[in-house]
Amino acid sequence: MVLRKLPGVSASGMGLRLSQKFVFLLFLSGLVTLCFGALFFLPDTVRLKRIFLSKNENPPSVTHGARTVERSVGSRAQEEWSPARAQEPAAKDERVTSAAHNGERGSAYSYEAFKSCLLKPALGKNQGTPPDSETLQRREKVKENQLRTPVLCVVFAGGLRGASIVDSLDTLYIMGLMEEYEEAKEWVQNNLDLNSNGEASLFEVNIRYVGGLLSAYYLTGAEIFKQKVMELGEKLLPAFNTPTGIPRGVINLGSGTSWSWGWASAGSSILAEFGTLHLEFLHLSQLSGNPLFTEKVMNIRKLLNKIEKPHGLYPNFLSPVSGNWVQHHVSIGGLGDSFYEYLIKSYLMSDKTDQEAQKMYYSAMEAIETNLVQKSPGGLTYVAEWRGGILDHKMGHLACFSGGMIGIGADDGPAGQKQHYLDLAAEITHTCHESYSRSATKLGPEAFRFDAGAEATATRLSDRYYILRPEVIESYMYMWRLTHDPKYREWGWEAVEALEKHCRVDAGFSGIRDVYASTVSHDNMQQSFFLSETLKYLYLLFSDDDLLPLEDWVFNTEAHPLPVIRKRCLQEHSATQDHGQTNLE
Ligand code: DMJ
Repeated sequence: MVLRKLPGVSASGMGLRLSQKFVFLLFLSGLVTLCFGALFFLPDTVRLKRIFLSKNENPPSVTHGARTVERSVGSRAQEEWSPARAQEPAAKDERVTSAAHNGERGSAYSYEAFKSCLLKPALGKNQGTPPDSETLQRREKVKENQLRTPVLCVVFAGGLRGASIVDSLDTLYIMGLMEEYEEAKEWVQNNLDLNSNGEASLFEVNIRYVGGLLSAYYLTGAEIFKQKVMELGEKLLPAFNTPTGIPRGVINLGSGTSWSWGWASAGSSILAEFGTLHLEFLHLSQLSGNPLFTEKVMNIRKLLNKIEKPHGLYPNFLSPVSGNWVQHHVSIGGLGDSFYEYLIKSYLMSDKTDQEAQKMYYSAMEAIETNLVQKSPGGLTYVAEWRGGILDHKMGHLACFSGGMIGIGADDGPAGQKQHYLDLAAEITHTCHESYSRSATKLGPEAFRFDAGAEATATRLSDRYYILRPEVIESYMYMWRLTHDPKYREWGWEAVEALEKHCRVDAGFSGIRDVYASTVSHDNMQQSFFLSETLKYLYLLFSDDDLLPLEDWVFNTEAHPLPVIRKRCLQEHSATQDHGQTNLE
């Protein structure tokens, strides 16, 4: 159209005279030079470029974004990524108002009160420094891995950038990598744009971004994290505008439309996705003073509590329209996992006051033990999957988080069950360790089986990969804290050495395609959870227990620490403040 208007230039642009072609080329090359030149006017934050724009940075393409999510969401599920756009227009909830509204309510939140209600200093007496030199050296090695790992500027689905940056804020802070933390914070302040149009996973945005920003705020008190997380929290709310209030899995943060995953049967929502919002949403209400976030997740809780459950089990697919189960597939691994985790953690995060969560967790555990927990011929305890009453004798790497979960839940179950739960937690963690030690690389496969003679090994080619997942190490960390059995630190160290040997690449760490091949093939992907979870859990494993003490902190499913909410203490604190205020008046 533009060319058509230029005199002497044909519509196709093919009829240019030589001199015109020359001028045109001159103009084009000028433009290109200008664009390149502009790069050099960016602030000269050399480290930022090293960390965030490493040579491995993936260009901001939708394909990459989709792949990132496919690997993270899809890894809990299937490979495809084609949302069925069966969305309803996002109705505005009148109580969701502007950021100003939140700011106004948020200003009532007292960071001081929160800090005074912690039982212990968050970072311990001495940043959790272990007394013995070997453990300290091991911890230093983990820290060095974090330091030498470029935080790739991963483009997330929906164009929400910087997953690795947001996901690693708290890890940098906990490790005392303050320069890197400051630069990451600056990036959040100047570049984290939440108004992106595109497809975002509600679950992933919640666990990585909401969780990451919340932790960063609680650990540092920096207002920017609170501002950003409140803004983001409001953008997630339209996903809940369904007939049942069960959110859909995918949301466009710009327009507020939401829809279900194309691969999820009959437009259903996924248990591990809509069941993994509770911790973060409670904190969003806490910070903003807006009860709406809590209401949204309590509504999910209510429906799940009431609905009939086959054999007491929770299937993985539920219709957000009818509120009924869509398929009877039950798993404590992908698609189901963090729902169970959030039940026990909701109870712990409520300072053990949320009895509904407590009850739901232990009933679910009972059903899981009765129907899914198995012992292999070789004596390994594992948690199988359940398909309409038929057992699939497979355990996913994702399911290995359950050792830690059962461990932290051991104290508060039915009377006399504590040792039983501790034993079960230890047995599952042992099985998961076996899945690592039976491979050539000493890293575990994506899924391992207990059929056709297999014992904790992958039998299918498609299950042999390892994408830097944290779950096995996560269980080592919890079991170490609970038992102080030195084997957990030894197992953690085996993993550090295996990661170093097989996953370390020039630009950081990479997943591998086959854990049974001693000559590895890298997938050239470094998931953001490697920084937020795998390295953080390793660091905690080699630290003293007073670094993020479990009495005060609950880790979300992406390993972002969230403080226990001590309602009574917070109220008393604000009453004292009000009283002081009145006395001054
Ligand atoms: C993480 O994003 C979270 O732990 C999630 O709950 C499932 N697994 C991945 C890492 O494997």
